[in-house]
Amino acid sequence: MAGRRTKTVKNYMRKPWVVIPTYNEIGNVEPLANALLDLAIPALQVLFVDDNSPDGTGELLEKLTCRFPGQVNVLHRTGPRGLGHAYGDGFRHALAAGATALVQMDADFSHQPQEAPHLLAALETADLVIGSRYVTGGGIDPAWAVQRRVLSSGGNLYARLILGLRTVQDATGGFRAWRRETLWGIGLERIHSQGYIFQVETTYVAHRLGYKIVEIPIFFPDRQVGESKMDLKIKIEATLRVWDVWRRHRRLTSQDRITESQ
Ligand SMILES: Nc1nc2c(ncn2[C@@H]2O[C@H](COP(=O)(O)OP(=O)(O)O)[C@@H](O)[C@H]2O)c(=O)[nH]1
Ligand SMILES: [Mg+2]
Repeated sequence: MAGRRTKTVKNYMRKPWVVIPTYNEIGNVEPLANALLDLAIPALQVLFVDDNSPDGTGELLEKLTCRFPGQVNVLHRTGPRGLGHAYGDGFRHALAAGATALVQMDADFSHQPQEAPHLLAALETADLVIGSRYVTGGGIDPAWAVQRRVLSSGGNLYARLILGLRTVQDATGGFRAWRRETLWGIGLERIHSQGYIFQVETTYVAHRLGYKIVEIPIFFPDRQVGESKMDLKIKIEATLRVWDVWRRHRRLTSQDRITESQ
């Protein structure tokens, strides 16, 4: 109709959810919830998955759910803690609530909220979008020491080589957007990783199943508030687990995708 602009919401954008694992992020969750809601993405739901943080993050998140009813949600986990556990529970919760697209991101602003809409937009022609530090235009905080850079990019390269992930540049990054069908298709029960290796395992399974993975550049600034939970021991453990991921999933093909009616 002349003169009238109609906004059509893409099908996959009908119910977008952002899932954020938290452990001791009391200084970050409130500004992050505000920043995400300020993006004014229609129908956006934000879900924090807290692992019983001793610093009171969980209590603050409860207050945020009251301040933003129907927009901010929280899951309080009580079992063994871990990034993989938290994402597993968070994704399952969002899928059960009808999420059509799911963004995953860290709580510490290393994943910049203003880049989330770009990830969601790229999902139009992809099954999985990875915010990548290692494609042209992407980057890491220039303040990172050389040793930290080498460890980070070396770990990524190591995982890619073992898994034959030639087409994915950032297999360890955790700022991503998933179509509902892709998360269903990979089958969360197939994912065994409890910690940071979760990112690698989900990338590899999506790759083996033949899903279209698109990377878009992101800039990864260092956290300003709170402390990293990643230490050298966790990094070494994650490195060794790459072999286990390869062994368990190397025979998957697109025939092994799970559809929602199954
Ligand atoms: N729920 C939950 N979240 C976690 C756990 N470990 C880390 N996180 C969250 O995962 C994200 C990334 O962790 P971070 O310590 O920043 O890792 P780094 O960026 O690699 O240094 C942050 O939002 C953390 O709060 C955990 O055991 N449980
Ligand atoms: Mg961080």
